[in-house]
Amino acid sequence: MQEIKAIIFDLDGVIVDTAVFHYHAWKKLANEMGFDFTLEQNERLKGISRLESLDILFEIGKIEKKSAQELDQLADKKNKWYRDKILMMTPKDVLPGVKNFLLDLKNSKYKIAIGSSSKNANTILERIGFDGFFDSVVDGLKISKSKPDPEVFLTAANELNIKPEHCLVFEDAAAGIEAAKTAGMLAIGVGKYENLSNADKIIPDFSNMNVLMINNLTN
Ligand code: B16
Ligand code: MG
Repeated sequence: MQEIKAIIFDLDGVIVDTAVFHYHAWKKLANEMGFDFTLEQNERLKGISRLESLDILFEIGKIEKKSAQELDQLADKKNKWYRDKILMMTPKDVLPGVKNFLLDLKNSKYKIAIGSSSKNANTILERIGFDGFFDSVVDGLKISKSKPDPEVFLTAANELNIKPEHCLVFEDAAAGIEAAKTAGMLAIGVGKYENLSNADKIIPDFSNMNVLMINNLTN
Protein backbone atom coordinates (compact mmCIF):
# COMPACT_ATOMS: atom_id res chain seq x y z
CA MET A 1 0.00 0.00 0.00
CA GLN A 2 1.18 3.51 -0.85
CA GLU A 3 1.84 6.14 1.79
CA ILE A 4 -1.35 7.76 3.12
CA LYS A 5 -1.36 11.58 2.84
CA ALA A 6 -5.06 12.43 3.11
CA ILE A 7 -8.02 11.10 5.07
CA ILE A 8 -11.52 11.56 3.64
CA PHE A 9 -14.48 11.18 5.99
CA ASP A 10 -18.01 10.38 5.00
CA LEU A 11 -20.35 12.55 7.10
CA ASP A 12 -23.71 10.85 7.81
CA GLY A 13 -23.01 7.80 9.97
CA VAL A 14 -19.27 8.49 10.40
CA ILE A 15 -18.82 11.95 11.98
CA VAL A 16 -22.41 12.15 13.26
CA ASP A 17 -25.29 9.72 13.61
CA THR A 18 -27.59 11.49 11.14
CA ALA A 19 -28.14 8.15 9.37
CA VAL A 20 -30.82 7.49 11.99
CA PHE A 21 -32.55 10.84 11.23
CA HIS A 22 -32.61 9.93 7.52
CA TYR A 23 -34.13 6.55 8.44
CA HIS A 24 -36.88 8.04 10.62
CA ALA A 25 -37.84 10.57 7.93
CA TRP A 26 -37.97 7.92 5.17
CA LYS A 27 -39.96 5.61 7.46
CA LYS A 28 -42.48 8.39 8.17
CA LEU A 29 -42.90 8.95 4.41
CA ALA A 30 -43.28 5.20 3.79
CA ASN A 31 -45.88 4.94 6.57
CA GLU A 32 -47.83 7.87 5.04
CA MET A 33 -47.84 5.99 1.71
CA GLY A 34 -49.17 2.88 3.50
CA PHE A 35 -46.19 0.56 3.97
CA ASP A 36 -43.47 -0.11 6.52
CA PHE A 37 -39.75 0.47 6.06
CA THR A 38 -37.24 -1.48 8.13
CA LEU A 39 -33.73 -0.67 9.35
CA GLU A 40 -32.41 -3.49 7.19
CA GLN A 41 -34.02 -1.97 4.07
CA ASN A 42 -32.55 1.40 5.08
CA GLU A 43 -29.02 0.04 4.50
CA ARG A 44 -29.74 0.29 0.76
CA LEU A 45 -30.29 4.06 1.07
CA LYS A 46 -27.08 4.93 2.89
CA GLY A 47 -24.75 7.10 0.80
CA ILE A 48 -27.33 7.32 -2.04
CA SER A 49 -28.76 10.68 -3.17
CA ARG A 50 -32.19 11.87 -2.01
CA LEU A 51 -34.03 11.20 -5.29
CA GLU A 52 -32.34 7.84 -5.85
CA SER A 53 -33.33 6.93 -2.27
CA LEU A 54 -36.94 7.81 -3.09
CA ASP A 55 -36.79 5.50 -6.12
CA ILE A 56 -35.64 2.61 -3.89
CA LEU A 57 -38.38 3.43 -1.36
CA PHE A 58 -40.99 3.22 -4.15
CA GLU A 59 -39.56 -0.13 -5.23
CA ILE A 60 -39.77 -1.45 -1.65
CA GLY A 61 -43.37 -0.21 -1.22
CA LYS A 62 -44.33 -1.33 -4.76
CA ILE A 63 -45.60 2.19 -5.41
CA GLU A 64 -46.32 3.20 -9.00
CA LYS A 65 -44.05 5.79 -10.66
CA LYS A 66 -45.06 9.42 -10.07
CA SER A 67 -44.41 12.59 -12.07
CA ALA A 68 -41.11 14.41 -11.53
CA GLN A 69 -43.05 17.19 -9.76
CA GLU A 70 -44.69 14.75 -7.32
CA LEU A 71 -41.33 13.08 -6.67
CA ASP A 72 -39.77 16.47 -5.86
CA GLN A 73 -42.63 17.25 -3.47
CA LEU A 74 -42.18 13.93 -1.62
CA ALA A 75 -38.39 14.39 -1.44
CA ASP A 76 -38.90 17.96 -0.10
CA LYS A 77 -41.31 16.68 2.52
CA LYS A 78 -38.79 14.09 3.73
CA ASN A 79 -36.02 16.69 3.67
CA LYS A 80 -38.05 19.11 5.85
CA TRP A 81 -38.56 16.41 8.51
CA TYR A 82 -34.87 15.56 8.30
CA ARG A 83 -33.80 19.23 8.57
CA ASP A 84 -36.01 19.72 11.65
CA LYS A 85 -33.78 17.12 13.32
CA ILE A 86 -30.37 18.34 12.11
CA LEU A 87 -31.17 21.96 13.03
CA MET A 88 -31.33 20.81 16.66
CA MET A 89 -27.84 19.26 16.56
CA THR A 90 -25.00 20.64 18.69
CA PRO A 91 -21.26 19.88 19.03
CA LYS A 92 -22.30 17.18 21.54
CA ASP A 93 -23.66 15.13 18.62
CA VAL A 94 -20.20 14.40 17.19
CA LEU A 95 -19.69 10.64 17.54
CA PRO A 96 -17.31 9.33 20.26
CA GLY A 97 -13.60 9.70 19.53
CA VAL A 98 -14.12 11.65 16.29
CA LYS A 99 -13.14 15.12 17.59
CA ASN A 100 -9.90 13.91 19.19
CA PHE A 101 -8.95 11.92 16.11
CA LEU A 102 -9.59 14.93 13.84
CA LEU A 103 -7.54 17.22 16.07
CA ASP A 104 -4.76 14.62 16.06
CA LEU A 105 -4.83 14.54 12.24
CA LYS A 106 -4.81 18.35 12.02
CA ASN A 107 -1.67 18.45 14.14
CA SER A 108 0.05 15.91 11.90
CA LYS A 109 1.06 15.64 8.23
CA TYR A 110 -2.39 14.53 7.00
CA LYS A 111 -4.87 16.57 4.98
CA ILE A 112 -8.52 15.99 5.92
CA ALA A 113 -11.70 16.22 3.86
CA ILE A 114 -15.41 15.45 3.92
CA GLY A 115 -16.86 13.33 1.09
CA SER A 116 -20.64 13.24 1.48
CA SER A 117 -23.58 12.70 -0.88
CA SER A 118 -25.67 15.04 1.26
CA LYS A 119 -26.87 18.49 0.20
CA ASN A 120 -27.26 19.25 3.93
CA ALA A 121 -23.59 18.62 4.79
CA ASN A 122 -22.68 22.26 5.40
CA THR A 123 -25.68 22.78 7.71
CA ILE A 124 -24.56 19.79 9.79
CA LEU A 125 -20.92 20.95 9.89
CA GLU A 126 -22.05 24.39 11.09
CA ARG A 127 -24.32 22.91 13.77
CA ILE A 128 -21.59 20.65 15.19
CA GLY A 129 -18.92 23.38 15.17
CA PHE A 130 -16.83 22.04 12.27
CA ASP A 131 -17.45 24.93 9.88
CA GLY A 132 -14.13 25.73 8.14
CA PHE A 133 -12.37 22.86 9.92
CA PHE A 134 -11.66 20.57 6.94
CA ASP A 135 -9.16 21.24 4.13
CA SER A 136 -11.93 20.35 1.65
CA VAL A 137 -15.67 19.67 1.89
CA VAL A 138 -17.24 17.87 -1.08
CA ASP A 139 -20.98 17.41 -0.67
CA GLY A 140 -24.09 16.61 -2.71
CA LEU A 141 -24.15 20.16 -4.10
CA LYS A 142 -20.72 19.76 -5.74
CA ILE A 143 -21.24 16.43 -7.50
CA SER A 144 -23.48 15.13 -10.28
CA LYS A 145 -23.32 11.40 -9.43
CA SER A 146 -23.68 10.12 -5.87
CA LYS A 147 -22.01 7.06 -4.32
CA PRO A 148 -21.31 4.31 -5.44
CA ASP A 149 -19.89 6.53 -8.20
CA PRO A 150 -16.37 7.63 -7.16
CA GLU A 151 -16.94 11.31 -8.14
CA VAL A 152 -17.29 12.58 -4.55
CA PHE A 153 -13.99 11.10 -3.39
CA LEU A 154 -12.08 11.92 -6.60
CA THR A 155 -13.26 15.53 -6.32
CA ALA A 156 -12.03 15.67 -2.71
CA ALA A 157 -8.62 14.24 -3.70
CA ASN A 158 -8.42 16.78 -6.50
CA GLU A 159 -9.30 19.69 -4.16
CA LEU A 160 -6.62 18.48 -1.72
CA ASN A 161 -4.16 18.04 -4.58
CA ILE A 162 -3.40 14.49 -3.40
CA LYS A 163 -3.41 11.44 -5.71
CA PRO A 164 -6.24 8.92 -5.04
CA GLU A 165 -3.77 6.16 -4.13
CA HIS A 166 -2.57 8.31 -1.20
CA CYS A 167 -6.10 8.71 0.20
CA LEU A 168 -7.84 6.70 2.92
CA VAL A 169 -11.65 6.87 3.19
CA PHE A 170 -13.79 6.18 6.29
CA GLU A 171 -17.33 5.10 5.30
CA ASP A 172 -20.39 3.57 6.98
CA ALA A 173 -22.22 2.58 3.76
CA ALA A 174 -21.66 -0.23 1.27
CA ALA A 175 -22.19 2.30 -1.56
CA GLY A 176 -19.45 4.49 -0.06
CA ILE A 177 -16.99 1.60 0.24
CA GLU A 178 -17.61 0.77 -3.42
CA ALA A 179 -17.09 4.44 -4.38
CA ALA A 180 -13.79 4.64 -2.48
CA LYS A 181 -12.48 1.40 -3.98
CA THR A 182 -13.47 2.44 -7.50
CA ALA A 183 -11.60 5.71 -6.86
CA GLY A 184 -8.48 3.63 -6.09
CA MET A 185 -8.43 4.60 -2.40
CA LEU A 186 -8.08 2.58 0.77
CA ALA A 187 -11.65 1.96 2.03
CA ILE A 188 -12.14 1.55 5.79
CA GLY A 189 -15.61 0.60 6.98
CA VAL A 190 -17.01 2.14 10.17
CA GLY A 191 -19.65 -0.12 11.68
CA LYS A 192 -20.70 -3.74 11.34
CA TYR A 193 -19.11 -6.37 9.10
CA GLU A 194 -22.44 -7.55 7.65
CA ASN A 195 -22.97 -4.17 5.95
CA LEU A 196 -19.36 -3.51 5.00
CA SER A 197 -17.88 -6.82 3.90
CA ASN A 198 -16.18 -5.23 0.84
CA ALA A 199 -14.13 -2.82 2.96
CA ASP A 200 -10.33 -3.20 3.14
CA LYS A 201 -10.62 -3.12 6.94
CA ILE A 202 -13.41 -2.35 9.42
CA ILE A 203 -13.41 -0.44 12.70
CA PRO A 204 -16.46 -0.40 15.01
CA ASP A 205 -16.12 3.37 15.73
CA PHE A 206 -13.46 5.99 16.49
CA SER A 207 -13.31 5.58 20.26
CA ASN A 208 -9.83 4.00 20.16
CA MET A 209 -8.52 5.69 17.03
CA ASN A 210 -5.40 7.84 16.84
CA VAL A 211 -2.94 8.94 14.19
CA LEU A 212 -0.48 6.11 14.93
CA MET A 213 -3.17 3.53 14.14
CA ILE A 214 -3.40 4.67 10.50
CA ASN A 215 -0.35 2.49 9.81
CA ASN A 216 -2.26 -0.57 11.13
CA LEU A 217 -5.05 0.15 8.63
CA THR A 218 -2.69 0.25 5.65
CA ASN A 219 -1.02 -3.15 6.28
P1 B16 B 1 -29.53 14.70 1.61
P2 B16 B 1 -23.31 10.59 3.37
C1 B16 B 1 -25.81 10.59 2.43
O1 B16 B 1 -24.80 11.18 3.19
C2 B16 B 1 -26.69 9.72 3.29
O2 B16 B 1 -25.98 8.56 3.72
C3 B16 B 1 -27.89 9.26 2.52
O3 B16 B 1 -28.73 8.49 3.35
C4 B16 B 1 -28.63 10.49 1.99
O4 B16 B 1 -29.76 10.11 1.21
C5 B16 B 1 -27.68 11.32 1.14
O5 B16 B 1 -26.56 11.68 1.91
C6 B16 B 1 -28.34 12.57 0.60
O6 B16 B 1 -28.64 13.38 1.69
O7 B16 B 1 -30.94 14.29 1.44
O8 B16 B 1 -29.23 15.36 2.94
O9 B16 B 1 -29.00 15.51 0.45
O10 B16 B 1 -23.46 9.29 4.12
O11 B16 B 1 -22.74 10.43 1.97
O12 B16 B 1 -22.62 11.67 4.17
MG1 MG C 1 -22.68 7.67 5.48
